Amino acid sequence: MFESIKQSAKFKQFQHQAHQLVQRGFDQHVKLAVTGLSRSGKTAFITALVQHLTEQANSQNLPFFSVVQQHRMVAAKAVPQSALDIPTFPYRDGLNALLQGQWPESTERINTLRLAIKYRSGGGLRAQFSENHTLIVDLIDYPGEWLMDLPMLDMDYSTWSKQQLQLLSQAPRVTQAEEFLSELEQFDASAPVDEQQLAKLARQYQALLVHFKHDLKLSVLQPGRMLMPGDLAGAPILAFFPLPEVIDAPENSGYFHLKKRYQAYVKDVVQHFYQQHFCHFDRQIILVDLLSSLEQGAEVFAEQNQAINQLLSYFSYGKSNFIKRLFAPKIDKLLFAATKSDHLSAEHHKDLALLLDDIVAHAKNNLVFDGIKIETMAMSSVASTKAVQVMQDGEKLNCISGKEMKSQHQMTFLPAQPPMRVLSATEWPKHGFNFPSFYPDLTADKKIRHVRIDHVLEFLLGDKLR
Ligand SMILES: Nc1nc2c(ncn2[C@@H]2O[C@H](COP(=O)(O)OP(=O)(O)OP(=O)(O)O)[C@@H](O)[C@H]2O)c(=O)[nH]1
Ligand SMILES: [Mg+2]
Repeated sequence: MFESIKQSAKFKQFQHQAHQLVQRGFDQHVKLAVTGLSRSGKTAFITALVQHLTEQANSQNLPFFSVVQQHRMVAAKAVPQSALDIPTFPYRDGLNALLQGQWPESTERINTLRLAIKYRSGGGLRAQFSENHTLIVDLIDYPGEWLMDLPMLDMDYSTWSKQQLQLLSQAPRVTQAEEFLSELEQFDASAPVDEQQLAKLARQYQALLVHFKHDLKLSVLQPGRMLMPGDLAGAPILAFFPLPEVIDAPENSGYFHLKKRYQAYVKDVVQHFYQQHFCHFDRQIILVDLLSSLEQGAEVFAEQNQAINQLLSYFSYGKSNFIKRLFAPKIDKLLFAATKSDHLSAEHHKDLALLLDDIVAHAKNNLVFDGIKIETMAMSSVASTKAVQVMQDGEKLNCISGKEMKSQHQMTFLPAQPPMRVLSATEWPKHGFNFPSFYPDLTADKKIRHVRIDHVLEFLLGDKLR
């Protein structure tokens, strides 16, 4: 009896797995990687995507999303996710914030959302099987800070330390890092460990990272969980910092302890996060906030560009045919999206896309060679401004208008033109760039607006909904 129950459970499990494989084979399942550094707009994008697919999926709102434009979309809704140990993406909280003219909170923990899109097939083999079909889309959202830990996977403690100490000793970090660096000089890392001293220096290093994030808006801030600890707040695994190498450090030394903590962090935290959540994607959107980094100046801009290119090496790209898809899906379509395009006038959206294209040109060339479909777009998940024309001295100026965040006032603004390619140090404008930020701006009937999210959806999902 017991044996037959066990066998039937096994059969059910087998049936379930077989069903999952067949579903994959028929492309009814897409795992979409929403990738972006901290504050690049991941949470706003996922919230907007769900809202536009569930409650605003009409051909007026999404004219370039063919399944909607051809009236084949039946409905979409969030359905129970498969991972039971991860919180569900707080879509309602994000949406309520947007509907009240606020931005969603910064993400503190990983969360996930499974969306089911029911549609009628436009013809072909699929239409022979049944009238309605369902495409499952899996998304995860996470603090952007965690993404920048991925390069640590390829570094041991001494390499990482060397890299961080070099960053700390040059602009733009060096002014704030001087005190910490001189304390490190006093610190005898080969002496027997002094826990209190380690904790003090780790706190100092953490304070520096916080400063680099909030005031300098830098991208390479490791370890990321020192900024967004999730469940690790206060754990010793987070209490490490870079040190000049000590060869053959004794086992009871400070250096030895920090090296152990670093190794544990990379293995138990970074690798775990990567293996659990960053493998097996089918499609990817990389969100890049170029306007904020342009505002911060040439150094921050360059660091962001380097970080984006470096991150690409942690995802698997390649064409996945029917058989390969069953076992190891790979990203076959990649979209580089320059976000917050609504901070520009429409005539300059193309310049923003060209700039992003220039930044990723090298990586793009290699991926296109390997058969990956790639596009670059300027878009805005949630529009925060309206286009207005202002007459000045007989000239028509294309301006934007919205509630500006710093002044908290409604403002009309003539946005600067972003560069169409990466500028050299001598080409960088003397007074830099200025792109003010705005609160979300709704339609008269309290709906969110977007710029080109329908193009994004068509590129990422259109072929799966035919
Ligand atoms: N104008 C405009 N601003 C946006 C848009 N999306 C995001 N923003 C701005 O960027 C900020 C960050 O957006 P989030 O969606 O929270 O970014 P995130 O990538 O989830 O950030 P973390 O959770 O910190 O990693 C928001 O608070 C807005 O100020 C957009 O589509 N248009
Ligand atoms: Mg977020």
